[in-house]
Amino acid sequence: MQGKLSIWGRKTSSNVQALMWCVAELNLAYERYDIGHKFGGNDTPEFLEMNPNGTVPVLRDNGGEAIWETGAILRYLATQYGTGDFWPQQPQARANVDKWAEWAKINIAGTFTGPIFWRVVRTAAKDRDEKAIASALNVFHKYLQIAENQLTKQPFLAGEAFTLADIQFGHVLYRYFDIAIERASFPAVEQYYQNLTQRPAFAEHVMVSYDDLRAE
Ligand SMILES: N[C@@H](CCC(=O)N[C@@H](CS)C(=O)NCC(=O)O)C(=O)O
Repeated sequence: MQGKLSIWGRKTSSNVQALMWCVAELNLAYERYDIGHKFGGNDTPEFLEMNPNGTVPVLRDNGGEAIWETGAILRYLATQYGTGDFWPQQPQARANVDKWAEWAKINIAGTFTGPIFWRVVRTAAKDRDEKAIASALNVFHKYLQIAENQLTKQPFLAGEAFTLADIQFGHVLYRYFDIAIERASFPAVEQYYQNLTQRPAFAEHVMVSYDDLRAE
């Protein structure tokens, strides 16, 4: 039975978005507190007691141990509440999903959020380093080509079914397709993204305005 999920983190954080998308896909009840960025609250002794890094998201299930690191939180929720193919029981099948989830966290989110999103959206126009953005896009597109190869032969990143790997990968795509950059052509990724936008949980928790984060 589901306990009470408490989640600390603002809606505009990409990591919080991945978590909230997962929570909604698993149909879990939750309470979310706006913490971080303009809301602050992540440098108080109480918050640092839960997460010494002072970052969001943080999750507590039924008052249990605070969990931070989005990858760990997602794996916890998938293990505790996921069913079927989302986070398979069989170790080989689970490792396949986990491998793509980890890949997406490191190579997709890692090469997009700081190197591209921050430089384009969270940097004032006058300070924008177009050369660095172009070179970061080159790196990102090399990884996106790997996803393109996967999605050309199957509907989801790790295979035939929607899994935790799609959460770690797909949440980055809203911002990738929304910001003002030179995109390369990845038809299978684009179709996959269009399909994600039809999922109510994705539309509600990932397609969130990032205007609050814009630098003037
Ligand atoms: N590795 C951590 C990174 C967490 C992180 O950097 N969170 C950002 C938001 S995406 C944060 O807390 N920023 C400070 C703030 O919002 O004030 C994770 O995956 O959870």
